[in-house]
Amino acid sequence: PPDPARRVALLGVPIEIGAGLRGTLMGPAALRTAGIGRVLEQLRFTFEDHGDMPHPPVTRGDAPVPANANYYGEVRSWVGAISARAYELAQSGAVPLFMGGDHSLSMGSINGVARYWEQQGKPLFVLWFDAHADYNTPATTLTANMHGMSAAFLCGEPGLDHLLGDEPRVSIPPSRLDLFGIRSIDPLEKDLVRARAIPVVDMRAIDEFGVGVLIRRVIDRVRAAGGVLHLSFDVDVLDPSVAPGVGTTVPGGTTYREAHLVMELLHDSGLVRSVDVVELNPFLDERGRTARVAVELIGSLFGMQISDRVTPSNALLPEG
Ligand code: Z70
Ligand code: MN
Ligand code: MN
Ligand code: MN
Repeated sequence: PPDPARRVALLGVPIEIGAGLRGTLMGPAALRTAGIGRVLEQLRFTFEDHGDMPHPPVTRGDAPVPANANYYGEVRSWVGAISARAYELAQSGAVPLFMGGDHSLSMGSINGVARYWEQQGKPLFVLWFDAHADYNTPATTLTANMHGMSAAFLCGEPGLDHLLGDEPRVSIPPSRLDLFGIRSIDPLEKDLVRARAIPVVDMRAIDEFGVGVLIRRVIDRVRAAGGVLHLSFDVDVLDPSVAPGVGTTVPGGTTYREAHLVMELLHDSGLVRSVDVVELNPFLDERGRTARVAVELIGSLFGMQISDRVTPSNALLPEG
């Protein structure tokens, strides 16, 4: 039978005001230049490039604007529109791949796909592959940058209540969020992550047990629940020596090989149904290095292999 997950829908989301530094709006262009479409084609996916979302008109409306949330009105205009597109793309049966853009876009992309999966009666799990927890709220943030609040918003934390406009809001239970690769967390943010008992794989755990064991543990939980997985890939999870083209470099990140293994094991799981690639800042990159690494990693996520191994997802492919 044809594998329903063989169609990928690319959507560029050139948002940058959620981050502290400008430049992530160039992310989708850099990922295309680095060959994201060519890689998917090589892997024999049917891919549709839906282009870049237009900058939505900023609607100020009568919703209260919270303090400590920079560019709230602008982010609000984006997030509702992104969520609507995400819902549509998930419904089309393709695997949507959201090319950021800063990480605030995930408030929309994940809300939209979560709404679809909720209707299908399948629990959606979210793998937050990031140096940061992004679990701040306006009450805990030290920067007011909204890209540091997306995971908290998705888990239903209060303080950004009107962000989706007319789009229905879906909450991800904190037990279905996995923070993976983190090494930078603010004091009050850490208290909140602990209070919600969010599963955390920090860099110490990775050093101690290795990414193979730890990502399998995540995959096993999703599978046992009969769920599906959204990967929210913030390229700053990579060590800055591998991925210099991000606004917030944090030392001690995942190596090139660790990141590839995570992607390969995710591919083999056959559970990933939607993806964000965020925080690539081409203005800060060195000759396209970070964009190219991100595209290679997307290749591994969609089945690129060094030696051929039969996996649940490629076993369905015809020979040749
Ligand atoms: C800090 C904040 C952040 C990037 C997430 C950092 C947030 N915790 N920065 N991703 N690049 O501002 O809330
Ligand atoms: Mn920041
Ligand atoms: Mn992030
Ligand atoms: Mn980050």
